[in-house]
Amino acid sequence: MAATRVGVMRRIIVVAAVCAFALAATPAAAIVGGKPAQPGQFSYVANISIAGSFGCTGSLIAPRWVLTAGHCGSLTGALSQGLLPTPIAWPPPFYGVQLGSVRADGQGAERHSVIEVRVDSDYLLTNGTGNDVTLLELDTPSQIAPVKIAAVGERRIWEPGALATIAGFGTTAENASGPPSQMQVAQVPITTDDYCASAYPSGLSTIADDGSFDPQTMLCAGYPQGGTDTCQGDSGGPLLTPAANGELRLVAATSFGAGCAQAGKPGVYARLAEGPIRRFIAGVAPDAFVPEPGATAPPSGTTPRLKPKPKPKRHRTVKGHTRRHRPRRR
Ligand code: 4AZ
Repeated sequence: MAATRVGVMRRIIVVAAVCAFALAATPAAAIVGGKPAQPGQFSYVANISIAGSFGCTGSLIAPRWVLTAGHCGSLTGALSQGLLPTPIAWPPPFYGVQLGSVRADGQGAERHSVIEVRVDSDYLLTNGTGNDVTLLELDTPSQIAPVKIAAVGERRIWEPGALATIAGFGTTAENASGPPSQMQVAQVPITTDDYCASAYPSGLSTIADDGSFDPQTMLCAGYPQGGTDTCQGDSGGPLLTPAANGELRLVAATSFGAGCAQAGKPGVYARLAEGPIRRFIAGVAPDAFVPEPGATAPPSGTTPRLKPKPKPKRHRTVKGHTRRHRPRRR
């Protein structure tokens, strides 16, 4: 009897997972109010397919790691899709990643499969839209230069008012029937947290697109009058701002919003460069960050030793004191 009940439960779980799968595989919306990216631009922006159809955008943050949205990695989806968010990941073989092409058909792209999917372990804990980050490990290191996540010490580059660049393969209108043939790019100002909190207050129904704003794990960008925004399919794509030296830094990743480009409803982005999401990324891909300003960068290649290394004392034989984590397979 007990065995039968377990069998029925298993079947229910499998059916629920398959339904979630079918719903989550429906492509989301692209950038509204932007223009097509020029060939050769934004090579690190990834076009991510899930279960054979276009699903999400992402950013190459290290030779082997592409960052996308938590809800693009979670097998169970997001509350904004009417589904239960969990860190249970899609199996790696379901993903395809294209880099280095502005074309949706991937002409000329560097193509990858995925060998590991890490959904932020806190993706479940907030309202299903916080910690909206997944890291995809590529089969082989990319030959394309990654975009670096900003240093904590560069915080002023993502202050309210900063003009950010958004890019993605998503739809160009809220009700578009499909994504455009080319990656779109636009600029939107970062808003204050207070403005975003009033646009996405807590305590509302989370069944609609309106999740609530969490300033620790989210930031917002958009014009008060709307008109320019990320949309379905841009999820996981980059929000970039220029560092002091003019290089673009990755500051946030497209997460959700109430529709697309509506007045008073800015786009909501996962806050990558500080707080809990930064800590999650640092645990997986520590080389994804630009060095803190003022930190002396180690010279490339071997580090010259200024002082001769002291000889180890013979009587100290304790092993393993500085044992390092097992290196990841490369
Ligand atoms: C989406 O479904 C999506 N306007 C991404 C961003 C926004 C809305 C929807 C923000 O992928």
